[in-house]
Amino acid sequence: MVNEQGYNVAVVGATGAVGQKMLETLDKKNFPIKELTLLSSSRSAGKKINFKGEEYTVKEATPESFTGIQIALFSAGGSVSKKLAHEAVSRGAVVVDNTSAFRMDQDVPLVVPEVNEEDIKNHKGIIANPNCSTIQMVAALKPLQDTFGITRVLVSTYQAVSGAGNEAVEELKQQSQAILNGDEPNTELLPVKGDKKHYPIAFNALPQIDVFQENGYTFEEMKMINETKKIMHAPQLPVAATCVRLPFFTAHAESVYVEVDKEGVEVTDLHRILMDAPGIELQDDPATQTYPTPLSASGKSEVFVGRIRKDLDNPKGFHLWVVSDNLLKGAAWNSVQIAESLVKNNWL
Ligand code: NAP
Ligand code: 3JM
Repeated sequence: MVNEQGYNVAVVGATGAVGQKMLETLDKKNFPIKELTLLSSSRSAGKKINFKGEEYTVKEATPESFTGIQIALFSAGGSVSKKLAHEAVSRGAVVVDNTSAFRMDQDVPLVVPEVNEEDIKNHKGIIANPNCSTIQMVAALKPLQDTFGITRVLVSTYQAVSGAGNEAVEELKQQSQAILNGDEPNTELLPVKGDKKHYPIAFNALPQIDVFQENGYTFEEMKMINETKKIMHAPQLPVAATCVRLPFFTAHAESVYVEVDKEGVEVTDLHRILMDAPGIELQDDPATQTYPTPLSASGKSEVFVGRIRKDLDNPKGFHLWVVSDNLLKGAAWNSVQIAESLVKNNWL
């Protein structure tokens, strides 16, 4: 529906796992859209997509696609962003980029609105949406950093296959069916499309997300490490990560160990702070077996925290279980929040 007060919005990667959630989120949040442009590769050009009861035809993304666009939400992979984001900016658009293409660039704010919304106003046309695993972790850490100070973070992730796109979701379905039928599973995609080796994800756990770096960490792990320091304005904060892909469809879970600076902090203090923190829902009661899971978090926009325990050896150490929908707060929801902030604060 045309809203004359609204903005001309383009969604790049509209047919993908994130792009689809982007459309659902724009709809759910009733984002003011004047004209909507849906872009993909030539493979999906011509496909019809319904948005708010109207049919839109997907077009191939080209530099000219961005003429007249005011807000462009990119989620079509890093190479597409590198090729087209500046083309969009040069035509007057502000880009919210979901890929790792520009996240660590000095000129590009990397934003989780609950954590560092003010950084948006320094943008020069591109604002980066952090990696899904980073977003949910910093949302939970920021209130602790503000209240107690933080001196160390160690995280292990349990990540859903939808984080690797629609093809990975299909691969898990097909492998699961094959294995249950007693057949050999096809392994063509995971852990990383185009990498030298592939392993089954069905009934398995893969300790590799994205490609290996020279230091032995994967790129996903380095994203979590570097992005956390940038978003939290804590370049010296020690952070280490191990990222693991598991065979479920949606929502990432994380076991986070955090060491606080202040002495004498108790679990009840963390409960009190996280209960009132923006975007966080505390689900933590061992007596009633209350804690979040990927299934309970799927389809929801909050970051859920449970299983908060004090470390048994370090009185300043705490263990948290942090779960959120990787395609919502981890991608689409956070991007649309950034777009809303641009509009609300006149930062476009
Ligand atoms: P996906 O399901 O594989 O979808 C990829 C989308 O990109 C499709 O719409 C595809 O269009 C489009 N595309 C591919 N090549 C293109 C090209 N050359 N030009 C224009 N469009 C092209 O992947 P996804 O899970 O939605 O993820 C997409 C990207 O978002 C990822 O690569 C990643 O960079 C980013 N991402 C970010 C987060 C986050 O945490 N912030 C999470 C997941 C993903 P066709 O239908 O034509 O193929
Ligand atoms: C999540 O460029 C690509 O091939 C996309 C790789 C990718 C990324 C990324 O690096 O942008 C897949 C899934 C992400 C991400 O959000 O970091």
